[in-house]
Amino acid sequence: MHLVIGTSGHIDHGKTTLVKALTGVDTDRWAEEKKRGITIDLGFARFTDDRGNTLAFVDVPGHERFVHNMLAGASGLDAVLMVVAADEGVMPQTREHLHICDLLGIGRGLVALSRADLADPELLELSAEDVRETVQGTFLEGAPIIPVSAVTGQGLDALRAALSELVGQVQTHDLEHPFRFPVDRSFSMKGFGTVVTGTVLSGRLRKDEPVMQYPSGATLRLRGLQVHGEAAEAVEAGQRAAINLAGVAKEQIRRGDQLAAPGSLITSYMLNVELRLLASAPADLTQRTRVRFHLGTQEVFGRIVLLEGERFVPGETQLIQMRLEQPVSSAYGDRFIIRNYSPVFTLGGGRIIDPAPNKSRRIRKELARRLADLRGDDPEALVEQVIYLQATRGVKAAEGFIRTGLPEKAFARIVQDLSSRGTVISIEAAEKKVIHAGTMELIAQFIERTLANHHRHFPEREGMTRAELAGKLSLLFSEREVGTLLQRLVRQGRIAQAGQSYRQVGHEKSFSEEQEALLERCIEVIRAGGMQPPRRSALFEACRVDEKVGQRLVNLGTHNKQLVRVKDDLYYTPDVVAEIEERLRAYLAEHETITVIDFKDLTGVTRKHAVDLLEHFDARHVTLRLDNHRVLR
Ligand SMILES: Nc1nc2c(ncn2[C@@H]2O[C@H](COP(=O)(O)OP(=O)(O)O)[C@@H](O)[C@H]2O)c(=O)[nH]1
Ligand SMILES: [Mg+2]
Repeated sequence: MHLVIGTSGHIDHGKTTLVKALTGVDTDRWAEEKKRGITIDLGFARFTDDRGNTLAFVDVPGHERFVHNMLAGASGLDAVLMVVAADEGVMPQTREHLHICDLLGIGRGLVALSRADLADPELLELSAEDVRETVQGTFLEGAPIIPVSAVTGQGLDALRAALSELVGQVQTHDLEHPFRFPVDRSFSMKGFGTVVTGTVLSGRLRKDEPVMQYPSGATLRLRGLQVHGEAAEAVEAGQRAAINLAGVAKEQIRRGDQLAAPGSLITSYMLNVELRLLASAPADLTQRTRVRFHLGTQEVFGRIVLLEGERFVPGETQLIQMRLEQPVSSAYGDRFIIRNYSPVFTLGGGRIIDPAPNKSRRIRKELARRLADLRGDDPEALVEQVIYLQATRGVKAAEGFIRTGLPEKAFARIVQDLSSRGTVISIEAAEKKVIHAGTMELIAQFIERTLANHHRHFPEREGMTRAELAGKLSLLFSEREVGTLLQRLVRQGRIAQAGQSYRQVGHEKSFSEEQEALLERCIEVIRAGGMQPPRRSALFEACRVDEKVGQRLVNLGTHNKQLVRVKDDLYYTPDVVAEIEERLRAYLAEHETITVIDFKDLTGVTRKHAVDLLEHFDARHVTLRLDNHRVLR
């Protein structure tokens, strides 16, 4: 078993010294750290206990200016070793770190009362009491408080034993979810290239598997993996790992980036979250407050949008929206921390409940009410609401986990249940996705309105084709998806279908017998013209119709495929166009090219008809024009 333990506590309380006493490693690596005797950035060390468990430490800086580095190290910790100097007691960063670990949901740990050699028994007891009071109501309430001294060695064995006890409390690491690894360091090593380190949050990565860099979305190849300094075939949740990457410079990947299974995170500038504002926050949180948002090892600036009214007082938990200045890649349930922009201190933190909200205004109005289901623990309500909130965008099967945190199978089963009850609707086209019945209803109403409009404008037509309707919905759905929506409405009897055309139930094309007879007459006149039918005005004259009526007739004839529009003022019957095309193809099969004059000879039409026909065939991709001749396309 392996455990990753983070130190926490105020500066100079002995964290680094204690880690060194336990592991023999001085984690203050930088010259600057050694010179100033303070920890600036994260340090790493480990030891193996007498049961063979590996206990890895992430030593964090205590100074308030470096809390952002502490936060980067807090990602993926199994447990916390809170260090409080016995001779000083609880100090500001003792509290701040405690709050952060509490908000991040780390869940377990213990307290070392350090520098015990500097405190007499009375002071030691006072400090212990101070600690007990401070941790009340947090995850450390009731945790062991162990006096230790790195100088005399007092308590170190007890501390080691207590740490080993923690191992037993960590159930299993999260291997159910896809591989995820927030990068806390990136450097290049001679002969190896770029290496990144971090704590594996979930899943497993094998050496031959592809991995995606987030938020950039680049797919990276692995050169090698290391766990605790030794080459490994795979790394998995709960391990400190080093990953050697091929084809990426160390500047192209840095702290804050994540490596994860391809497609397992969503990237967005906007997040809907549940936020707990610490009781210690100095003031209400107001609309548009600029804050520092910390997710994993990443820090991004952003503003707060309140969703539940205008007041958010310290100690409360509310749903808010984060509008970030840079994109973050996340999934449902991710923990985050927010800190004040300036001066910098921790304000609160919480959980992401929508990693990429739909921006529709209609959805935004309902958000406060709808989001409530996303924070609860009813998975069915969660899935239904997640699908509802994505509106027409829908939720793809592959997104189930990212948006609900539920394993793929559990998500699929709930979708199945919801869909058998008609609460959600599956649209199967290129990729399977589901939309909510409420959204489907809005789409159905839109389609009905569109058809009603169409019937009003074109009473003589039977209805609209799938392609025409898809054109009206092209921003939301592919034509194939529209096809499945239409089929569903036809099955429900909400719209009617005849051949290629869809119409409102009860609509009958109102084309009078007289108009039908007139169209027949026009078609006759056109057919009688053979390869050279009359142009529009001559046609209307021959049919004895005025221009307005005549135009409606030929439009309808074209729509019904009884006529072909070759030019605005020139219509043919389809059989004649087909015959001309056949002749043209035969000619080109023998001669390779054709000029307007050749075409005139071939068909016996006027030059103007010849030009119009050839342009028609160009447009249909039958021919290709090259200067003044044409070839077969
Ligand atoms: N007397 C005594 N001094 C200690 C002990 N542990 C740490 N110190 C001193 O306390 C100071 C701060 O220690 P350090 O580990 O850097 O604290 P950190 O800022 O919490 O990492 C240093 O001068 C250490 O030598 C201890 O057990 N006894
Ligand atoms: Mg230190």
